[in-house]
Amino acid sequence: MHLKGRIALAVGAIAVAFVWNIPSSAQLYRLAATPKQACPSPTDSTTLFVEKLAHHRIGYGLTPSTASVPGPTLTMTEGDCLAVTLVNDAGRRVGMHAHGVEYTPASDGTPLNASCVAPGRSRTYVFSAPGPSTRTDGTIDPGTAGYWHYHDHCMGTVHGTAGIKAGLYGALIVRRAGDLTPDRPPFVVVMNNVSINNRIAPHTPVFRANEGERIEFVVIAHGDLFHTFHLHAHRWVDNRTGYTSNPADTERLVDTRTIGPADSFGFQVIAGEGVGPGAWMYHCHVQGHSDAGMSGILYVRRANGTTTKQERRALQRWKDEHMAGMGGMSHH
Ligand SMILES: [Cu+2]
Repeated sequence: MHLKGRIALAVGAIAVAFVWNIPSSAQLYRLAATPKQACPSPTDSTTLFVEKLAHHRIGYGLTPSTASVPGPTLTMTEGDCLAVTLVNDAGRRVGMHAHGVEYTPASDGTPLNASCVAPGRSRTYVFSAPGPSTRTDGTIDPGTAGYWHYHDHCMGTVHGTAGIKAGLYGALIVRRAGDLTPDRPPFVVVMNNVSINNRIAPHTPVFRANEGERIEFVVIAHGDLFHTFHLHAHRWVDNRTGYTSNPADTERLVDTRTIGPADSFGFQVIAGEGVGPGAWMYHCHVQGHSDAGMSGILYVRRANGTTTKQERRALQRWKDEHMAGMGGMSHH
């Protein structure tokens, strides 16, 4: 073989070797997954009871008598590993499926992976929330911090459609070390078909805070509809945390955000900042949805916790008007 031919062959071999060495996306995934051990031992554990509630609702609760819609907000910090034991008192097959965190098939909470809970039985799910890391190939694993949620994936259909409709859902927050924490428990708004937390105004949540407090909203959507969450008189940064630590940043400020089924986001604001105390509405901005009762109140008191006639009257007007919109019927 001529020298030229040999060089061409060698170059060809190098090219083939090079192409073969580019990791496929499946290989990248394996690189990412290999060094991380999925939850060697839980750092925290909790028990959730699944209970039937009034008005055909079903909820998760930290005790059998405190089940609620939405269920308890679960909070983790990156590096944590949470074991959740689900106790099924609902008389029907239910489960718990978490978004955003890592788990093995046994904690998938689906019929597909045989991880539902039969009536009268219990099961422990394990969720891990690793932080960011550099993969062996130099790319970045972004970690798990975010405003996530959990829900049933077992009741009614293999997608848990009946469970979600009945109220089997809740917020799951994963914080990153150094994240700011709110002064009050998070306000959780679940836009589930044309309801907020399976309720319609004026039976939707009135979230109370004092002027100047750092408050946190977690907004989740479920069901079949898209929504536009809007909060009056406040705005936030459309990023992972909802706030910024860099005044020169170019991140978008918003006071409304579109959200579709199983999507979730969260943010922190200072209650009444720049605007003072007031009954500040939050609602879906799809007009037909807000008119149908997808509306609630952020009730900001003075910094000392007292209220003024102005916001008390506004709250009453909101209740009266939505009650009239419902034909005066009491509906939960
Ligand atoms: Cu809506």
